[in-house]
Amino acid sequence: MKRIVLAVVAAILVVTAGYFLYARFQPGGIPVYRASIVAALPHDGAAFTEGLFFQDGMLYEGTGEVGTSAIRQVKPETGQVLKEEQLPAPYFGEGIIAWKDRLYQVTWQDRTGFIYGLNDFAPRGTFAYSGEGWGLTHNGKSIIMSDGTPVLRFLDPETMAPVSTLRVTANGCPVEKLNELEWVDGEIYANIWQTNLIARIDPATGEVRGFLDVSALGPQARGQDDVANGIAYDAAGKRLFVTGKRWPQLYQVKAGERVSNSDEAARITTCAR
Ligand SMILES: [Ca+2]
Repeated sequence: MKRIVLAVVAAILVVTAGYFLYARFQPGGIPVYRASIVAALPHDGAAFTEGLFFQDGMLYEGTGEVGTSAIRQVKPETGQVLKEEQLPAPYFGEGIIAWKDRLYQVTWQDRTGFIYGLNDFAPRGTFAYSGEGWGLTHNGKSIIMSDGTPVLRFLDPETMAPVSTLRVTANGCPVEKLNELEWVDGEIYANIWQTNLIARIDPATGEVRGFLDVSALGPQARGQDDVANGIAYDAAGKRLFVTGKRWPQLYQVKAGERVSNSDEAARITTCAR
């Protein structure tokens, strides 16, 4: 009898250990795809990219850091800056997005957002919010904002008042440091700060459906802060663009081969970070 009990206990231990090992090395079944380069385009290597979107053939870019923050209209094919409006100190510019004839910009820790005319970049006012400002995008109904936490805010685009929130999880683990955002064919794409991963988020449940790994992109030698940040989608042309802070190139990418062993994805999907 004692032997049977010991055998059962041993079997339970083996199965439990096996499960944890499986969970460690299979990141919740959430697929990771390598970003494959379709085209590499010029990008201002001094731009500390914090916001990026594509509209009517043009890229719009928001840059950060105190003293070099600005909004820009950029020609995608050449990287040429066609129009620029500085955001003076003490503000640190973050995400940008357009709504109708306006462009909205949030700031990192100043709890102040700025409104500009989309066509002339003329100042149109400010808005206030709580917490930090990181990324912005919109889904046609709401403006979606990240603040460095796993919770995305949905804002009324006319008033910028909060309407609802979405908690983002991967394999049940909250996904911290969601940064630059993009609405792509019914999903929210989000750079995860200081990783090479872009999360594809189900907007109904907040669950991460997959990751895009951009580790092969950007300059080989780069500063610690010069991470991937900036996703823009040309919905009509089905073109997905990504860049990073002080990256001299902007890339049109598509999902390439599946990555079987992503340490970054494993950490996120086992709540290890
Ligand atoms: Ca974006």
